[in-house]
Amino acid sequence: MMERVYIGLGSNLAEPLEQLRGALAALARLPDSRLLASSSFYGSDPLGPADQPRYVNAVAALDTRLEPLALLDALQAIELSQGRVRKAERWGPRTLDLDILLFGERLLDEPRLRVPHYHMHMRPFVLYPLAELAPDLHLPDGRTLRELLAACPFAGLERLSLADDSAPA
Ligand code: A4P
Ligand code: MG
Repeated sequence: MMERVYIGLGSNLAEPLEQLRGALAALARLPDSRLLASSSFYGSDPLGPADQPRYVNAVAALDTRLEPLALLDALQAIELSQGRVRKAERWGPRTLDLDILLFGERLLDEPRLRVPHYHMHMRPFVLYPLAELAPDLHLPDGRTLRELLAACPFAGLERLSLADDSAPA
């Protein structure tokens, strides 16, 4: 069965726009999956330590037959292939971060994987790009994306581009 997955992309090192374009190309090559759409790219103020560059963020929609942990493995392999080094500092700078925001209607609470992504409901750099792809979305707990957006100001966010046209249709 194909399940609809939303992935959050973020980068604030080493040419963030190129990092996101590279990540979208890699998502388009995932096995047993189809990249459906990607949002515009957004510049965003860093959440966490302030002494780091601004981020570029986007969200992608994917249909996949992969199981959640297999998808996580594949996303982490993409992060590594784009030079991600995991550091001890929480929320520090990174070349590429790929987060599974939603996986169908699933609720997952495993050591390696919590879905929905635990902070997505209050992050403007997740909610606004997600709304471009799925304005009528419901979270598994019944909350609507519209409700979450109403409580989340468009603050520190700047739309950089229209939906990326390098992604496949
Ligand atoms: N993990 C658990 N659930 C998930 C999930 N749903 N998707 C585990 C992906 N991974 C998940 O992640 C640590 C571990 O989380 C993984 O090994 C995986 O098994 P990580 O990518 O190594 O570390 P991280 O990203 O630094 O940690 P964390 O807590 O996930 O940080 P966030 O929430 O991703 O935040 N500011 C702006 N403006 N834009 C950003 O994108 N991102 C962060 C990182 C901080 N500030 C930001 C942004
Ligand atoms: Mg992460």
